[in-house]
Amino acid sequence: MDSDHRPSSITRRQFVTSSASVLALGSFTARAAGAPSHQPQRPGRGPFRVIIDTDPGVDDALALLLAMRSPELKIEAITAVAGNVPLDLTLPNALRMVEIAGRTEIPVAAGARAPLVRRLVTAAYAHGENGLGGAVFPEPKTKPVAEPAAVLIRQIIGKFPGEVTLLTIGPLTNIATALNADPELAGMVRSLVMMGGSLSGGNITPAAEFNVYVDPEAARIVFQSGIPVTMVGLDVTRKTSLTEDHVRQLQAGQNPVSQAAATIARNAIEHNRERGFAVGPNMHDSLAVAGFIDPSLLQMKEYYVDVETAGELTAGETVGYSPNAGDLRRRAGMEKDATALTMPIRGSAPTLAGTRTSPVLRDKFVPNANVAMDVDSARFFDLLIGRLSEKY
Ligand SMILES: [Ca+2]
Repeated sequence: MDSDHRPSSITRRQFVTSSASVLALGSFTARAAGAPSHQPQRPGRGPFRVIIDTDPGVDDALALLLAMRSPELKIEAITAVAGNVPLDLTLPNALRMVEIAGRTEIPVAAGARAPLVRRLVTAAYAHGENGLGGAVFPEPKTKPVAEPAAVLIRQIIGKFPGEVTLLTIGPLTNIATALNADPELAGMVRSLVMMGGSLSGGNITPAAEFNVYVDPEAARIVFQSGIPVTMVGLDVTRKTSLTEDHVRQLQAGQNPVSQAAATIARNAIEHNRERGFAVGPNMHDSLAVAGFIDPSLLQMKEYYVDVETAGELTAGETVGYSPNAGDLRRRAGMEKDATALTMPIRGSAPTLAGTRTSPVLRDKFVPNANVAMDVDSARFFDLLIGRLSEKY
């Protein structure tokens, strides 16, 4: 999956990199939403073709409902993956959301039951045994399509080359499986917006965010694919804690989506309270969707992101390299020189037993991701609650 062998991806990435300043707040717009300039992408534009890959999941459920009530998105498919709970639950939960939103025309596909090379670790501790915080909805009548998720993803991207954005709000197993099956696929994807990762510590371990922890090998394939990646991680999603007031606003909404969202939100808050969690539940996945709909909600910064896959304690950690962050950052006047002089990408010190002799993995800093560093939480909740509760 070395992007060096992908001329088309490199050309596009270099274009994106050179056309966005390192601290550009508008760069999310140009990359994620495919806008031709740095003009802020306003809600109401589009629609943009998207595939949503998901593991519902409390915050997935609300993110799916948000997406299905957002005219900026043309949802080509929803693909389910094992993650928060096993596939036998995430798939019917995705189908339930499609039915609640009255959007049964959207194809829903079954994806991976397990990560690429690891045993599945779930998060029932946070999402309840049924994945919806214990909120119970009828069995879905709608059936998934026959194609497996990775096949459907390839079919849709092949049908609309350069047009499809992947909105991933679960572990990246389905996406990596699709990329592994077709070396040309990455070059045909417009962009990928993920809820996942963190540059400020994890949530399932001190190092790793859950989605990347579950399938770090898949996440690494995605980051190294050459697809322009927008990472909406814990750095910002930690600032999206759902409150009783939000639930009351949802309950006041006179439509089935708002009522379902209120039920899920109420159960999730109670679940968190019973378990003694001090914060949350955070609306991680909804923020990734909202940030694609309205990029002005997020402030972005470019990084080279790689994923720890070998760590005994830290597998799934996303490591963000930047010449303009951390202790190696330069004074304002020196930033350009520092970047021009190149910042080598260092890995661990070589072991005596290994064949590697240098810690340098790449001799030059080339960003592969826009990482969300800050969020306007109030405006995010205005968008989320507003879209779910409004009548139409
Ligand atoms: Ca999720």
